[in-house]
Amino acid sequence: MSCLFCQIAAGNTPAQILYHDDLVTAFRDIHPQAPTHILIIPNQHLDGVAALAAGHAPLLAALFTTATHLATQEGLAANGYRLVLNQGRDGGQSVFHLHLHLLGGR
Ligand code: DGP
Repeated sequence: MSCLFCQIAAGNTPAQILYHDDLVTAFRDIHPQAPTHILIIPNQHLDGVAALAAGHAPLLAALFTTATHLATQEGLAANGYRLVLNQGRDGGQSVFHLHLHLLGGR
């Protein structure tokens, strides 16, 4: 398993984990672009949003509900926040394991 985010989800590579369940893992981004910058990933490897199929609906729901729960936990809900998904090189994706950015605090 050579994928960095697979290794984080499996607990083999250290990260500041904020949430983990059967479907998703959330951890702080190593190069924060905002005062709060969290990545929410599926535990299973998917290259990006383009790899999603209809059967992934529960996983997608878990990614977004985890993001909203963490936004509340981090005190972002009142003022708002951004959720960003980069797809492919021209989309700004640098790690090819699907991840949702949660950005807030300014
Ligand atoms: P993207 O450009 O959308 O593929 O975002 C990848 C993000 O992953 C980027 O904001 C930096 C973050 N990142 C890269 N390597 C690591 C790491 O080893 N640990 C953590 N916590 N974040 C990482």
